[in-house]
Amino acid sequence: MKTILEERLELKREIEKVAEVAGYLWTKGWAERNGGNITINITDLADSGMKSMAAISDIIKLDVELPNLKGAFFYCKGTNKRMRDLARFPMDNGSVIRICDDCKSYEIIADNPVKPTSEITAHLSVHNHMVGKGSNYKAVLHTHPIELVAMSHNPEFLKKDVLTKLLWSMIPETKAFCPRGLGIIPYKIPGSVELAESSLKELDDYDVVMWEKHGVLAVGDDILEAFDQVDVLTKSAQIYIAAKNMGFTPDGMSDEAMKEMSVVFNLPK
Ligand code: 2HA
Ligand code: ZN
Repeated sequence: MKTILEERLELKREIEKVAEVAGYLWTKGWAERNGGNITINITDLADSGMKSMAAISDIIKLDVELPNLKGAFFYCKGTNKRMRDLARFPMDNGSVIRICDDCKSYEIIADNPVKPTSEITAHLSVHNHMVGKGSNYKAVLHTHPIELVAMSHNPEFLKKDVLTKLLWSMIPETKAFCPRGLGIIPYKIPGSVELAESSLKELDDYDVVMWEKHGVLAVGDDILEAFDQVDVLTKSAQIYIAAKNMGFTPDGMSDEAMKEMSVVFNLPK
């Protein structure tokens, strides 16, 4: 059993990680204006004080039903808020919400009545799915990494596992640190139920999925882990593009080298 103080410190640490990652997203150029969003399932860190907090908003309806999230708590980036502001003031540019007992609505409980991200449907659907599977994943990140989004404009790269294989083969660490690769979601309107639903299916096989011509969605135990996976994939994309800019198509690691890597590092697939 954790003490209330331990829970509070852990919660503070999780919010600090969100602020840290928001700063990286901005400096990397992945978070123009209000681009991207972050949500963290903080239910396990909610102490009795938090559990009894009164709502500071009306009840807000969701577009989906989330049967596994009854009474769950989330930190959510606010809609229309900038990552670069969130990096300095996470509680002014996001809020804590509680899912209502009907599992179809939520209310904001702290600190300010900042309405959550426009991608709330996808984020909460993913959290619901992860809780249902008994996963430890608590963090969901959506961001707009330049090189990966650019690559999603090539139909060849959207075929199953073509981009995963190419990115893994650019540098050994990519498969080691993003061992499930990059799933592909054909273009869907941002914020839609369709985008949320197709993301769920892909997340059974991948920890990072590409929303064609838009951005990526990544999951992890914490937000740093989700960020790191997008970061290693993007590094590989940059190496590929750097080689192309020098006028040649990079060789990529051979199938044997990839196989050897997978055995030595005990990786799936
Ligand atoms: O929050 O990135 O996809 C702004 C977005 C929507
Ligand atoms: Zn987006």
